[in-house]
Amino acid sequence: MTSYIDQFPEEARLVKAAMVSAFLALAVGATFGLLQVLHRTGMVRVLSSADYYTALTAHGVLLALTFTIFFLVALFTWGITTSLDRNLPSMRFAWGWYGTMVVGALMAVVAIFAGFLTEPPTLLGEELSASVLFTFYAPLQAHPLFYLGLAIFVIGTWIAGYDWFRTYWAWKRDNPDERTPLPAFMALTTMLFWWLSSAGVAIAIVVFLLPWSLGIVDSVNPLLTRTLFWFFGHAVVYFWLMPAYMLWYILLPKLSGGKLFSDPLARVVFVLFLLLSTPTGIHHQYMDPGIAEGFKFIVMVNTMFLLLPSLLTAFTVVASMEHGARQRGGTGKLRWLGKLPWRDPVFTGMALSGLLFAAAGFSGMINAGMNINYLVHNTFWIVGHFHLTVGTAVALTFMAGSYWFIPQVTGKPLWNRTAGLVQVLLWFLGMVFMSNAMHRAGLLGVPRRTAEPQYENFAFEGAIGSVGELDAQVVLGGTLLAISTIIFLVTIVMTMLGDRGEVPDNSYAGTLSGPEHSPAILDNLKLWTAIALVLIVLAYSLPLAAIVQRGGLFGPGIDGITRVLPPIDTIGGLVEWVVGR
Ligand code: HAS
Ligand code: CU
Repeated sequence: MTSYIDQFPEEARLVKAAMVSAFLALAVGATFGLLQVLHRTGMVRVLSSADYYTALTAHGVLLALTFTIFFLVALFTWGITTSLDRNLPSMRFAWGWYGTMVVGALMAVVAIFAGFLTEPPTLLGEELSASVLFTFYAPLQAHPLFYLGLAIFVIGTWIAGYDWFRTYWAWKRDNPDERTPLPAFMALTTMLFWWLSSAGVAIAIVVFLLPWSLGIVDSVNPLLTRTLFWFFGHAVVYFWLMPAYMLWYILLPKLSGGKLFSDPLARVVFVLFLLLSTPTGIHHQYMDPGIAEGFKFIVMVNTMFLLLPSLLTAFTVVASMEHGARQRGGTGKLRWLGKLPWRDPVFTGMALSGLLFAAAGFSGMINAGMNINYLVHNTFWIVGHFHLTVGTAVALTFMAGSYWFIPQVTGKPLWNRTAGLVQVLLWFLGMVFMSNAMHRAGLLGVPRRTAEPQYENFAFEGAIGSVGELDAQVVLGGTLLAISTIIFLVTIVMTMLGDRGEVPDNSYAGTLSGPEHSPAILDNLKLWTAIALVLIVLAYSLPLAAIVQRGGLFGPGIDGITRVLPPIDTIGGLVEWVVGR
C-alpha cells in the first residue's frame, strides 16, 4: 500500500500544514457559533450584545473563509499531484503561497479580535477593530489591516492556482495526447472561476474600501462595493462546494465499492460551474434598491440554470453509490442502501452531507426566486440555508474527508473509527435540528445578524410551533455541533500523535464511462473561460454602469460622474451615457 506521504513526502507536509491551519480556524470559529446560538436565544449570555457583531465576524471569517479555503488548497494540491502523478515544480514557491495566506489570515483575525478589547490599540492612527461581518458592507468600516489581510489572503490563493496550472502545463508538455485526469480538471476549472470572480472583491477592497479606511478617499458608493462583493460572493460558495463535489465524485464511489458512473458528466458539471458561478451574484441583491428589476430577472434565470450541475451531480453520485452497493451484493429498489459501508466515517460523513445538501438545494431554489426571496431575505431562513450548504455539504465532507486525508499525509492510521462515526452522526443530527428550526423561524420573520432578535411589544407567530420551541431546537442543534467539533478535533489530534502504520492506498475511483467517452472540447479551458467572461460582461456591465451613474464611483457627486441622464437600464441608456460623457 502506498500512501500520499510515501509518494509525495514534501507535498504531504504542505497539505498537512494547510489542513492543520484549517482545523485551527475551525476550533476558534466553532466556539463563537455555540456562543451565538446561546446568546441569540437568551439561554446563556457570555458575550455582551454590543460585541455580537465582532463575534459574528470572527465566526464568519474563520469558518466561511479561513477553514474552508485552507482545507481546499490542501485538497487541490493533493488532487493535482496525485492525478498528474507529478511533484509541484518548487516546494519553496509552494510554501510561499501558503505563507502568504497565513499572513493575510492572521492580519484579518488580529483586526477582528482587537474589537473585543475595551480599549483597542491604535495602528496607523486608527483604532484596531473590524466588526463588519464576513460581507464587510459599507458603511460599516474596518481597520485597514482587515482589508489588507483579506486581500493578501486572496492573493495567496491566486498564486496557489498558478502553481497548480504550471504543474499541469509541465505535465501537458510531457503528455500532449492524454486527457486531463478528472481531479486535476476539477481543480483547474474551479480555479478559473475563482480568478474571475475574486477579481471583483479584490477591486472592492483595493480600489475602494482600503483607501476609504486609510482616509485617502472620503466616501465610497455602498451599492457599488456591495455589488462587487456579490460578484465574488456567489462564486465563493462554489469555490467551497467544488472541493466537496470532487470528493463525492472521486472518493464516494470507491468507498461504496464501485466506480464513478460517468467521467464526461462530471466534466460537464464543472464546466457549467465555470460558466455560471459568477453571472449570478445579484441574486443576493434582489432586495437592494438601485438595481433595476430587469437585471435581477436575468440573474434569476442564470441561477435557475445553475441548479442543473447540482442536479446532475445528485444523479451521477447516487448512481455511482448504487453501482458500488450492487457490486457488494446489494439488491432491490432501495435495499442496496444497506450494503453501503455505513461503519466507515469517511463514507457516512460524506453520504449524510449529500443528503442534507439535497434539502439545502430546495431552500436555495426558494432563495433564488425573485418574488419569494422577499419573504426570506435577511431572516433566519438564510442562516438555515447556509448551514446546510457550507456548514454541512462542505464542512462535514471536509471533516469526513480528513479521516482519509490525515492518514494519507502522516502515514498514521485513523485513531478511532467509532469516534469518527459518532462525530459525523452528531453533526448530521445537530444540523437537522438547528437548520430546520432556523428555516422555520425565518418564515415567522425572525431576523438574522442580530443579538436581540425579539422586537419589543411584538410576538412572532406561526401556524405551528412557537419561537420558544424553535429556540430550543436551535440550542440543542448548536450544542450537538459543538460536541461534534470537539470529537473531530480530538480524533485528528490523536491520529497525528499516533504511530505510523497501515493506511489506505492513495487512489481514487475508476470510472464506468471514462474520459475516452467525453468530447475533447470539454477540456478546452480557454474556450470555456472566454464564454464565462462573455456571460459576466452580459450580466454585469449594465448594472455596474447604472450603479456608478446614479451613485458615483466614490459616492454621490464626488467624482463628477453623477449627472442627469436617462437611467442606464437599457442599451440605449448606456450608449447615451458613454457618448454624453
Ligand atoms: Fe446559497 C444565500 C441560492 C447553493 C451558501 N447561500 C446564501 C448564503 C450563503 C450561501 C453563505 O438565490 C448567505 C450569504 C449571506 O451572508 O448573505 N444557493 C442558492 C442556490 C444554490 C445555492 C440556487 N449556497 C449554495 C451553496 C453554498 C451556499 C452550495 C455554500 C457552499 N443562496 C441562494 C440565494 C441566496 C443564498 C438566492 C441569497 C438569499 C438572500 O436573500 O440573502 C444551488 O447551488 C443549490 C443547488 C443544489 C441542489 C441539490 C442537489 C443535491 C445533491 C445531493 C446528492 C446526494 C448525495 C447523497 C450525494 C439542486 C447534489 C446521497 C445519499 C444517500 C444515502 C443515497
Ligand atoms: Cu448565491
